[in-house]
Order: sequence, then structure tokens, then C-alpha cells
Amino acid sequence: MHCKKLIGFLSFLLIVISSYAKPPLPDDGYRLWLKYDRISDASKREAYARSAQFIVLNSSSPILKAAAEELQMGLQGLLGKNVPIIASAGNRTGGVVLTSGSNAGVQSMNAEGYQVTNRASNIVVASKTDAGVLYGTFALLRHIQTLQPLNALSLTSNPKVRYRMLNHWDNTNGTIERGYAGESLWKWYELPERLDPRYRDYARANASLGINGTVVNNVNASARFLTAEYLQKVAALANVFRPYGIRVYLSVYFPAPKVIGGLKTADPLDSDVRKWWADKTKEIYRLIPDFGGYLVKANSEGEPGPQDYGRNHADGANMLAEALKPYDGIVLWRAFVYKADPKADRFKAALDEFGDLDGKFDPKVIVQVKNGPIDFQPREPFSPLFGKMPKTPLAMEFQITQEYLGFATHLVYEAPIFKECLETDTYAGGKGSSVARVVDGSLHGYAITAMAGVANTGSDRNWTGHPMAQANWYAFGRLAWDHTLSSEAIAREWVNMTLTTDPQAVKRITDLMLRSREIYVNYNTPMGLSRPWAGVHFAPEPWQDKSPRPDWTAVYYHRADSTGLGFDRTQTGSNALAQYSPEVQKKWNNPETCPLPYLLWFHHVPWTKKLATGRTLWDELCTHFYTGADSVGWMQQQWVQVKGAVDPETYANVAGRLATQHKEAIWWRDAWVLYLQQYARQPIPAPFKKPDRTLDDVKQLVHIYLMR
Ligand code: BDP
Repeated sequence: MHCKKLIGFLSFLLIVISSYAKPPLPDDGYRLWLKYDRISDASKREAYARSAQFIVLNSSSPILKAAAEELQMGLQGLLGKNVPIIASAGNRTGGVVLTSGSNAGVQSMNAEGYQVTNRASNIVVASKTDAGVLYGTFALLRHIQTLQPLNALSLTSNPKVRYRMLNHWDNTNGTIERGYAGESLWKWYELPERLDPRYRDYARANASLGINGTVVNNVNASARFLTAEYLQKVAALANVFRPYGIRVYLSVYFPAPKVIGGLKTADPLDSDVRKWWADKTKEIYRLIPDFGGYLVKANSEGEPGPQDYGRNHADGANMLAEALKPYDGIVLWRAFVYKADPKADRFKAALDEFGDLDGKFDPKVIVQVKNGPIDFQPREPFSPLFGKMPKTPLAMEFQITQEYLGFATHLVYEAPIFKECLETDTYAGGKGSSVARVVDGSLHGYAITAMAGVANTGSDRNWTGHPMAQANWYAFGRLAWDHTLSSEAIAREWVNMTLTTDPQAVKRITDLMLRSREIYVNYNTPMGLSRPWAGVHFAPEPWQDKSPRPDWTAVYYHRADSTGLGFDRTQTGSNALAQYSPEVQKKWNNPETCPLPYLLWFHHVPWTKKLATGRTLWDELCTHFYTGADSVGWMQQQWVQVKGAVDPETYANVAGRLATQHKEAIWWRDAWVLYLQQYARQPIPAPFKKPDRTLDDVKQLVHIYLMR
């Protein structure tokens, strides 16, 4: 009896100790949106478990194996139950069947599209290709993660764009150009021998969104990436990514034939140079049979290119296309070009250089165009190229990393930026010719289509530095797959999978995310202001007027003077507006009717000019700066309200960053109003209060910031 009591007491003690020994792990963000935490509602869990008792995989394909294992891992987490993978369902029902190929019953789908349906009391994930099944599997997991029912399933989706890619601006020394989340994910010094397990998780995250390509190195490329030494390393990464449907691409340094090939020239019309590229490409495909191709930044910001030899962009791109001819690879040739011409308007540079080349590119070439004509500003009109290159496939290049969006301290949800551009009408083929229809090929019938996002990932444990910046990676991927999804639906999905399923908290966080971009624009660059920076694209420097070239100063862009503010791009100014179709010009040409968000992009407006809002330009600007900065306070209040609903570590992380953002938003507000006030010579309008510091105080702060 005594002994029994002791045993009972000891086992009680054991239970108590073990429950203390294993506190729930704080969420460090590593698992991204693929958390697969156990669903708390037991009846829901059971309902899912009844429909997913086994997984049928009748293939040795590495991609299908990756899909089945992901599903098994996801269900294990979500349902707390091991779901076996079996080779055949036989007569069994209540399982998930993965099937690809001509027998999958999905003839009308695109190669990578998927259908997830209930067939004969099983859930069938079907696609023509293995990759499509992988995407369908992630769609099914997403469906369960967001707690939707499994009966009457009909998840059918085709990707709208064929090449959905991340562009990493990573260097051989581990740094990332414009990276704010630590060092490069690629540990070049360990590769190819050691494979960081993180490479696989990176691939899983991308595959879950449908991203199928990754450019592993900086567009300001080192020739070293094309050496035998580095190709081995890149091949090792490609091997990890392959089962997740991801192909690797390389950014190339145009003069590589000279730098590492020992040739005297890199002239694209020189036969030795062409042979060098053909041989190099052959060498790459020997190591990486599914290599995706080349991304090129040439004759841009000091990078060499074909123009150094009196040739044009098409000559350069077509030479690389020729080298890729025997293989299934493409050339992504960037249109981010602008010359150091003090009289020119940088806005016009890309179309000036590329317009005449429309139709001159090899069919394997896609010209990759940034969303706006300048450089990833918080708001830009769409790049005029999208309306003027009907015979050249154009890829969209968005920037996910927050180079101009407050790095890793400001919360800016980017889907609204991407959507705004994609949904704008170019009128290239009459009304209804949205940028999205140009990019997805439906307008001009491009054979190849692509969307690229400059990655925001790094070695930080949570991948993106700011926990909420994960949503931007997510949103890019979802929109690259299907640009018709709404910013709200994507945000809701991400919050549910990543932060909380509490309906009130989901609503509050989604709302906060949806408003965040406009709030940032309001204190940073409202009403069509742009690029108030010099070198470091973070601290306010609207006064910056010194640089080796005028278009690297801030004053070049806002043109503040005693008469007014803004860049006149009408006929009386640079006439950049003429690069758009007449319907678009009509929208933006007249300062009386030009929508306020674009006003200063196209007009130099007098300070005292009365705007449609009833306020003068000066008063309107102040209203934007002040309400923008105040709204960050609103964001903080919203976040406090979700405290109990999100993981404490994530909560504190975001709360801290929001506090910094608030401080910096006020910094921005003060910098702008004090600087512009010198020209406007107007008081700060009521009810706003004059900053309690001087312009010199703010400049000093920025000076110290830039010293760091
Ligand atoms: C700018 C960046 C610069 C990039 C360049 C590019 O400041 O670091 O190299 O774009 O896209 O936004 O090539």
C-alpha cells in the first residue's frame, strides 16, 4: 500500500516536472506560414482526420515524394496524428490521393495547375505535372490551416505567369545588397560539401507559394559565379531545390569572357565571345541539367554591357539566348537603365533605350522591367514600357525587400503596391489593357511570361527581420501565381496561417496591414513626392543636393523652390507623360484633375494652389505628413489589442518595431515640413503643432545616423 502510494506520488511528480520542463516553445518565426500547429478545436481535428486517414503515392518521383512528405508532416502537426503514406488505396476511402500525368483527369489545366476535389470518397490532388501536385498539396494544407471544410472540395488553380521567381541580390562574401535580415542564406564557403538544412526549408516555403525559380546572386554580379568553383556550389543548391520544383538562375557579369575567360573583349558580336558563352552554358547544363538561365543588368549604374562595344541591349541579350538555344533556359534582360545626363529626365530613360528595340529580341528573351520608371518608390506610376513594347515579353520586377520602405523597422504590407501597379490600365490595346494583362501575356500573346521579386530573406532566424515582412514574401508569391487575388484575401490567409486564427484578431491585423502602405506614403513621400534620399535609402534627406550625378540627389526629384513643388513632366517640362498612351496622359496631364497621389510626379504646383480637397498644396502636404505620423500611433494601438491572440515573442518583436517606426515617422514628418517650409513660407496649419525642433536639429540627427 505504502509502496503504491509512493509510486502514485512519484508519477504525479513526474507529470508536474515534465509539464514544467517543456513550456510551449516561443515562436521564433522560423516556420513562416508553414507552422502546422495542432488545431485546437478537437471536433474539427477529428473531422479532418476522417478525410485524411492515409496518403496515396504511387510513384518514385522526388517532387511527388516531397509533396507526400510535406502533407504527412503538415497533418502530423495539425491533427496530432501520423498519417501513413501508402502505394495504393485499394478499396479504402477517406484518404488523400496524389496523382499526376495524363491519367490524372485534368486535361484542361495548365502544366503546373492543380485540381483538389473529392472523388469516390477520397480527396484527389491532381495535375498534369508533379510540380502541379506539389502546389495542389500546399493548397490543401492551406485550406486546412485556415480551417475550411473538406467536403465539396474544389480547389482549382492555374498559374497566370510561367516563371515566378525570387531575385536574390546576394554576394560571394555573404552580404546582401539592400538586405535587412542578416547575411545571405547561401553559405558559399561551406558549399558544395555542407548543405545547410535551411536550404530545404527555403525551397518548401517558395514551393508553398508556387515560386519556381530563384536567381541566387546579385544583379551587380561577380564574374566569380561563373567559375567552375562556384558552379559546383550553385549546383549543390539546385539539387536541394529540384524536388520542390525550383530551378536556379544566375545573374551574369557581362564582361565575364574577359575577366575569367582571358579574352580581349566581351563584344557580343565577336565570335570568340559567343563561343565562350556557348561553352560556359554547356558547362553549366552539365552540372545543372534544369538550369533556368541568365539575369542581366547591363549598361546600368556603371555595370558594363554591350553598349561599351557600340552594340545595343538586343545584341547582348540575343547572344546569351543563342548560347541557351540547345537548352530549356531563358534570358531575363533588365530594363533598369539611365544615363548620367544632367539634362535628361530619368523617368524617360528606359523607354528611350528600349522602345526602338521592340520586336528585336530573340524569343528566349524576356525584358525585366521594374514596376515604376524610377526605382521601387513607395508609390510610382507604372513604367511606360508596359504600354509600349507589344512585341517583347515583359517581366514584372517588384521589390520585396524594403529598400525604400523603412528597411526592417517599418511595417509596410506590400500587396497593395503590387496590385496597384498590376491593375492600372496601360490602354496599350484599348481600354482593359492592365499591366497585369501585359505581364501575363494575355494582351499581346507573349509565349513566355515572368514575375520577379527582389527577395527580403536573410540569415535572421525569422528569415525577414521584421516578422510582418514575411507577409510580403508570401504576398509576392501568391500574386505571381494569381494576380487576381485581393490584397485582403492574401493578408487574411497569411495572418491565419502565421499569427492567429482568432477571428477578431485576424480582422484587426488584416486591417492594420491593408492601411500600412498608405500610412507610410503619407509620412514619407505623399502626393507624388519621390526619392528623398541620397545614398542610404532610409533616413530623410530631402535637402540632399550633392552627388556625383544629379539624379542621385534628392532635390532633383522634388524640385522645391519659392514658386512651388513637384517635377513638371508635362509638355512645359520634361514631357515624360508623352511616353504613355493618350488615355493615360489624359488622366495625369491636367494638374486640376490629376489624382492627388500622382500630382507631384507630373506637376510643379504653386504652394498656395487650392486643391480639390479645398486645402492649399502646403496645407494638404502638412495634413499628409501629420496624419501619416499620427497613424503609426493608431497602428500601435491596434497591435496592443491583439496581445492575447498572438505568440508573446512575436507580439513583443512587432510592438518594439512599431515604437521605433513611430519615432521615425515623426522624424520624417519634421524633416519634410521644416525643410519645405523654407520655400513655402507658410505656417503649419491648425490643428497641427509646429515641430518642437529645428531643421538643423533634424539634419544633425540624420548626419549622426548616416555616420553609423
Ligand atoms: C536600386 C538599388 C541598387 C540596385 C539597383 C538595381 O539601390 O542597390 O543595384 O536598384 O536594381 O534600387 O540594379
